[in-house]
Amino acid sequence: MPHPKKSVSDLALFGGQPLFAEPLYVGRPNICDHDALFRRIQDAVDLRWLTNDGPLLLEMEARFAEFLAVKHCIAVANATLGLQLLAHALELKGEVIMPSFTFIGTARAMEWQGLKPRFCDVLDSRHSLDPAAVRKAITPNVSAILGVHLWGMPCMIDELQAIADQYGIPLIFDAAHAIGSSYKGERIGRFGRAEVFSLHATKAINALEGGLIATDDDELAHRLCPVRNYGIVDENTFEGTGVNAKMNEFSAAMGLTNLEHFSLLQTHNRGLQAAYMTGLDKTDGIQSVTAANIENHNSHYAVFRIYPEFGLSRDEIREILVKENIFGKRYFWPGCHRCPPYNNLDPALSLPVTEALVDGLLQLPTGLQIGADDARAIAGLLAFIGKHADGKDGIKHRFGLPPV
Ligand code: T4K
Repeated sequence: MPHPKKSVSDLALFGGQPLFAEPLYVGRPNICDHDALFRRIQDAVDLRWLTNDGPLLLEMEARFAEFLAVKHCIAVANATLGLQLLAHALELKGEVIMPSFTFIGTARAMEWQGLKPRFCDVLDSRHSLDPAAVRKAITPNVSAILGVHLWGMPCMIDELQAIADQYGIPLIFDAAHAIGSSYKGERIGRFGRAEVFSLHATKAINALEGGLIATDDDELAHRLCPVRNYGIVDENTFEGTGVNAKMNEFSAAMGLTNLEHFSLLQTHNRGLQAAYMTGLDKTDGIQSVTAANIENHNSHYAVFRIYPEFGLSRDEIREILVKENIFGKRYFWPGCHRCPPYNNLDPALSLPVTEALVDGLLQLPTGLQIGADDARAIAGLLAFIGKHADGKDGIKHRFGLPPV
């Protein structure tokens, strides 16, 4: 049971009892049906078929293709490798336009293929590539546009596709966060030349580690398949080049089982987002990013924007929450363009929206680890923190910090 706070001294930061006895994490894996999962793993063990296009993998690929309404779903060991395989199959060269406001893995995948990220700013309203900035960044060196559907919120796909078509370059998507999200009524997965999902343990549908490349392009899918298996087509046929990017059967067992329970999980997370929102609706300076247009989102990430009116910075709030056993995240600080080696590419690069977002966003726990009562308790704590941020006996004062 959460321990509510009556005074500032009750905060764990100042010696009080933490709100939660056990830590709550952003990204706690969801395991939706233990019995079904262990049955599938037992079957794989009994069959002694553990990897290399096993029956669970083939079933998982078919079921995801059906779920996404896409022709091909190619399972890979993780999304980072999926992005690399895609860049390889499309024979990308030179520079790739992408946001800096994404997980560092997006940039690493391109860099590992010998490509140079060309970072563009994002839209304040949806945290994904700003089409106007993309248009300005096009040069003859740019071989692709890589959009990221951050927090599962779709990019401005039509606008980005129009730019890609005008310049005759592929549009591809890092859809790591976006399984089950949709754009104009169609599930993410069929847009651009291909979209790459992550099935990492922390994601909306997890397969321990894993990724999926989704595409409607038969020829591209045909080229991609052997690349994940060293370029081996069959016993007698070797093609181009390749790497080991295969997914094993235990991962496929987890992916399949969690896919079957996706809508239950989505409903649960929507309940949490609503509980957070309701608990915070009278608190100034904190606003949900992911609760708007919720019908299009998988609702996996609960993302909040902190404004100066709250009275404490995002990092101060996070410090207080951690002591209460609430491990909020500050994804994706500091922005890829400020990380080596990219910070040396163009030291003068300024991305104002990205730079404001990396300092102002806080992600809160979701998933089956918590119930609506817990989300209400977290929101109540945040409201309490906001109410007592300032003033003579306020938190800011006790932190020893000047007022904002
Ligand atoms: N593109 C985007 C936009 C991405 O966000 C990602 C991955 C990728 C591409 C690449 O996808 P993959 O190649 O991974 O398939 C985590 C994940 O490792 C990473 O997959 C994910 N994005 C990113 C958003 O989150 P970290 O550095 O935050 O990991 P870590 O270890 O701090 O864990 C995150 C939280 O989850 C912690 O609060 C603890 C909790 N957790 C984690 C694991 C693994 C658990 O409670 N149990 C667990 O088993 O990157």
